[in-house]
Amino acid sequence: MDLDFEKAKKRAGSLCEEIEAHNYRYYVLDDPVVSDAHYDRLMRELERLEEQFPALITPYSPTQRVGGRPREGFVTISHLTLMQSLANAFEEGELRDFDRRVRQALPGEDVCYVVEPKIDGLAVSLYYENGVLARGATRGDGETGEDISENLRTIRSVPLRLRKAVPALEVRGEAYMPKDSFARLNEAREAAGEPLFANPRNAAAGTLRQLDPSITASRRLGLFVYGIGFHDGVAPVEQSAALELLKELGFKVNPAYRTFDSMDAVVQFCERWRSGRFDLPYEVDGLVIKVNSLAQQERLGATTKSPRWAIAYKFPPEQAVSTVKNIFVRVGRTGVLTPSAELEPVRLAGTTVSRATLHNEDIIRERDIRIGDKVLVQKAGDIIPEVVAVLPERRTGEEMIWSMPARCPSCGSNVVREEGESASRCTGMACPARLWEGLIHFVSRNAMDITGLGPAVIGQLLAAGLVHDPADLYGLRYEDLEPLERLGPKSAKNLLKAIEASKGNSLARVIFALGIRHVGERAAKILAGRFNSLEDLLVAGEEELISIPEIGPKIASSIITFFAERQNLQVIDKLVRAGVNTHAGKEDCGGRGILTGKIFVLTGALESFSRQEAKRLVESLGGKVASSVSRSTDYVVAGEKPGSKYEKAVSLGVKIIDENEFKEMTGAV
Ligand code: 1X8
Repeated sequence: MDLDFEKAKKRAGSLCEEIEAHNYRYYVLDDPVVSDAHYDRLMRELERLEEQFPALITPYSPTQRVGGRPREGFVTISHLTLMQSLANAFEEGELRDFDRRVRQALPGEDVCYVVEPKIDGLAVSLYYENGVLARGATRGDGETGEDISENLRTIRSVPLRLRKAVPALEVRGEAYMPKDSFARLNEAREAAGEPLFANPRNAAAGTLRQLDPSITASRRLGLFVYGIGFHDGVAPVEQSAALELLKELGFKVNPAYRTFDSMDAVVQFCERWRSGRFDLPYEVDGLVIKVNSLAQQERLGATTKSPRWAIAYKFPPEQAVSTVKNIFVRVGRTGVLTPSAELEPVRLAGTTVSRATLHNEDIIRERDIRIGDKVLVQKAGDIIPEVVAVLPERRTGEEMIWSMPARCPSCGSNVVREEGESASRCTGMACPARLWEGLIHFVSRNAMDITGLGPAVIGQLLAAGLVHDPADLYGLRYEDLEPLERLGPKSAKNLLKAIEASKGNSLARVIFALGIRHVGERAAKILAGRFNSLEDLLVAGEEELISIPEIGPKIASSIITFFAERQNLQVIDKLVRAGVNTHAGKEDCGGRGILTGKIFVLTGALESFSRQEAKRLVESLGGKVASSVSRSTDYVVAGEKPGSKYEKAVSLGVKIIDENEFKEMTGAV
């Protein structure tokens, strides 16, 4: 491999890490720290590198991510015949209405229906030319879809060649993710710190929209074929015959379809399916009822939205009654406390449910859910159970009202809920639940910039019990790192060097690294430009913070909350003792104010100002006030009876000014 590749690989690696960190802040924390333009630049750079060196594309590259920001990558193709969506029926009455409309349009004719399971996946179209799979597409808007041929080819039940050579055949089907693949995928995503898919349908859609077909291949999708679009060389006359033909051609056709000659029989079949559907290894969210005769289908035609010859009967979400035995909270990686109900185990939608999410404090209050209540439990999207309602008529009076704990169950620190938010959050930076994410942020490029400390190594440090808060990084020794897997002696030494070097980071970086909510890079810079040290920021009052331009009440309140937490003060103390810089330096003097970058030392008594007032004045103009004179001091302001600082200034040749000159310089005349 040449040098360019090695360089590109390194850069791509750090871009991946950085973009993922931003994704995390953006999508998980809802708290982005960079502009969209900046994010897009990073993403473009990575895309270009991967384009130039396709070997750099990893399954975990943000360019391969599902649900990422809009990107181009798929070509659109036109379907040969329209792919319409179906009208829905939720009750028996709506099925009867459908039957009436069909019979009215076909007076005096016999009508036969085919009923097929409705698969909860993604509709796709496959086109075969002379019996060979030519291309495949998503439904898209029904007229044109995205060309996902390469991904569809990875689905093993999709025949690449038909068992009989048909000149032209467009088939429709539903790609889906089996329940067990879905569970495994989400487990892996959870372990990798990636957002979970809400249901198998989203997972299937995300999987088919991967630009890298090897990812699609690894996720084991299935595909049931249920219809024919454009065709040449075959001519079935009924839907049931079409299904049989598709089977003969080698397609996987769902075996559960049945034909009926009355709507009564259809309704009965639907009833039986309501509970039977849960025993299948894939999600079925309803049944599709189609007029069997294709000639009748043709005569019935379609509205602009959907065919008149078919309807989707959607199952109601299954519900069950259970008892809330307890309510407990779980702390997520982002510090959000999510209450869950511990339930009396109950069978629901094919599984035993003993827990349900209660989302947040407001929902519990709105639904008035109490410990001991009899409740109605339902599976949302047939996956995550939730408590939808209380049965107040079954209350005994023994039920207990629950409230959000004031302290984090994971670390004991204060729990806060910001105005206008429904989430309650833990505020401790050493909270074990939040530590992994916190460390990733702490070491990230725009924070402490500790290279060589990626999520994997952080995971190992945590697993080995070497790190319990960010300050512990500074206590790591070579002997600690040596036994870690996948970290060679050279990387270990480099890592220790990077950790050591980060002690000298600017105050702005340190403030940003603390991960104070709402304090992004810009706010951190502004704060570092205002305060001499972290210690000064720590004791700042809310009023003082709000008076700073660009620092609003939300940021101010978050800062106050953060420093009110003892755990955080302990970590900061540890950082200071480890030798991490907490004082403002030249880098921290932002771009505003006539005294930007100037360092003042005050000595002796001033007539018109107290020390504090003079300090504020300097700081308000972008300058700094230091406590002792050094070569980097720009001005010593000498008042009445100056002390030893005066002599020091003389000996170092630092410029000395009197109160009047100071007033002139600051415009305070
Ligand atoms: C959607 C679906 C259909 C069938 C099964 N599952 C689906 N999700 C079927 O016909 N067996 S038809 C359909 C549609 O036309 N939009």
